Formats: sequence, structure tokens, C-alpha cells
Amino acid sequence: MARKKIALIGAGMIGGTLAHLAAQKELGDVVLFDIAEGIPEGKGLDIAESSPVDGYDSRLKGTQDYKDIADADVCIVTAGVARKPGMSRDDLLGINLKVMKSVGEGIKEHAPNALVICITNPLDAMVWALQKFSGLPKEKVIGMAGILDSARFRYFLAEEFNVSVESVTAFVLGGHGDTMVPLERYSTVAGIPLPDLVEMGWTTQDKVDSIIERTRKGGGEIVALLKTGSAYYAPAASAIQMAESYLRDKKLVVPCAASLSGEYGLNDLYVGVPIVLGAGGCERIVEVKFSDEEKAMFDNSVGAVRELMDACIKLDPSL
Ligand code: TXD
Repeated sequence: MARKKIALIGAGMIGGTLAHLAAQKELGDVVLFDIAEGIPEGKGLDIAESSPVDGYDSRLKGTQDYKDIADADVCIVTAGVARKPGMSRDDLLGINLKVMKSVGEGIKEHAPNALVICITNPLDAMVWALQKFSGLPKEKVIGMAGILDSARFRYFLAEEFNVSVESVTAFVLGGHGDTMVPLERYSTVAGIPLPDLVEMGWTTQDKVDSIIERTRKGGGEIVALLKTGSAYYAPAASAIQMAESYLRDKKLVVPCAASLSGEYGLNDLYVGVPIVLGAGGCERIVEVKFSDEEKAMFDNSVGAVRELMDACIKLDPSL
């Protein structure tokens, strides 16, 4: 069987980590695409030179030419810029929207059958725009945020309970931002929901509330520590889990930014919801039952996503 091909559009901090993980896991051969000359080639060569030591046979190539992503099975998009001092959110949105346009056109022309995983921020609006610009089927264009936000929540809970991270499940839904929606009732230790754990005296509601707050601000906590950029190890690991679920048809049930067509009473919008992720891409959207309070938080989050989408439409009326 021929090897799969993973194209990484953007070879910055997350892109480089994605390349390393994809190669180590032998998900396939890896193409790193970036507009910056030398960076994708250098990272690709450096990782390839570790392959004899680690013992994997993925081939890596760096490029500035979209032709090299031809017929990729998976494209993971991190291309763009992060906010710098003096830049407004609209400035960032404007720049990354243009990047999504060129990336969408490149994927449309050279890898129209790929599963596309968008990571670029502001995530929900960018994956929505990327789907439109690429014209790929909605179930084949998804965004990474929920697995990362849930992983942060899981890690903090595992620390609090002093149990294995593997025994903790969590669902963080909604848009990727301050309005994200960590769901206590659907977060468990070995199937025991968080509210029950509070009743059992494993923790207090105050502690849970502060963990939720830390989860919401998890990205900012890393930025404040690193000072020169944002998180990349956990975001890359999360996107690789999505790629693997698709390539191996694992059908993991994971929170991803997915296009809604009537689910949750919403249309033509990307937001974080649980999906079944298999060989068909987003094979099914899981409609979680919300309490009134959860519904209010989700609606608030959807409102924030819509505001960003409206800002995109103002900048590019073709959307
Ligand atoms: O949960 C999530 N979705 C996220 C999102 C978690 C963490 C970070 N998140 C966002 O991912 C972050 O706000 C950024 O928008 C992206 C990528 O983060 P990364 O840390 O990898 O950024 P870098 O290191 O700046 O890399 C971006 C690369 C850089 O090498 C640029 O040269 C390149 O993108 N770039 C382009 N490549 C191809 N084509 C175009 N047009 C282009 N423009 C810039």
C-alpha cells in the first residue's frame, strides 16, 4: 500500500511540531509548505535526519510551491500571523482572511480530495472562510480547537484528582475563545460526571469553577509564559489525533469546529461540537442535550463566532 501524504500549510511552530509527530507516527510522507524560504526545507531536513535514530521511514520535503502538495490525503493549515502589539483583531482577521483565500485556492487546485484541518486563528471564522474559499465539501473541512481546550481541561482535572489523564474525559464546546463552553456534566473521571465528584467530596465547586476559568484562559497562560508566541506542542498533538482518526478510520468522537446544517438549530456556521471523525471526515454531528445554563453559554459563544464571520464578510463580500 502506498504511503499516505500529509501536507502542512504553514511551517512555523505548530507546523514544525506537526511534521515531527506525523513522521514519528509514520502517518505518511510529509510536505511542509510555507512562503518563508528555507524554513520548511530546514525543518524537514532536520526531522528527516532524526529518522535513522528513531527508526521511521516517512519522507519529508519543504517547499514554497503548491504543486508539491498534489494529491495530499490530509492538509493541516497553520498559515497566517498571530496578533502583535499595536494590531487590532480586525487587522489580524484581515491578514489571515487573505491567507485563507490563497491557501483555499491552493488546496482546491492541488489537493481537492484531502481532509482539511484548519488551526489558524480566529479559528471558527477562519475554518468557515477556508471551506468557502476552497469549495471542498463541508464534511472534509474541519477546525481544531475543541480537542486542545478539552485536553487542557482534562489535564487540570487529572492534576486536581491525582488520577491518570487517561481516566479523565471532558467536553469543551462552542467557539475557540473566551466564550468557550466547558461542560461539567459531560466531563468525567472513569464515567463519573464532575457534579457527582463534587458531591462525593473529591473536590469543591469553587475548585471546579477555577479550573474552568483556567481552561478558558489556557491559551493566554502559555502566551504569557512564552512571550514570543503561542502554544504549539498541545495544538499539534490535537490536530495529529484528528488526522489519525481520519486516516485510520477510527471514528473517534471528538469536539471539533464543524459546519452545522440545522444541528443545534444553526446553519452555515462553524462552531465546536462533538463529531464522529472517520474516513468520511465529519461523519456525524453529535447533538448534546444542554441544560438552560449550558444553552445560554453556547448561544453566547455562537454570537461571538457570528460577529467574527460578519467582520470577514465586511472585508470580503464574496464570502
Ligand atoms: O486551538 C487553536 N486552533 C490554536 C490556534 C492554538 C494555538 C495557536 N493557534 C493559531 O495557529 C495561531 O494563532 C496562529 O494563527 C496559528 C499558527 O500558529 P504558529 O505558532 O504555528 O504560528 P507561526 O510560528 O507564526 O507560523 C505561521 C507560519 C509562518 O511560518 C508563516 O511564514 C506562515 O505561517 N505563513 C504562510 N504560509 C503559507 N502561506 C501563507 N500565505 C502564509 N502566511 C504566513
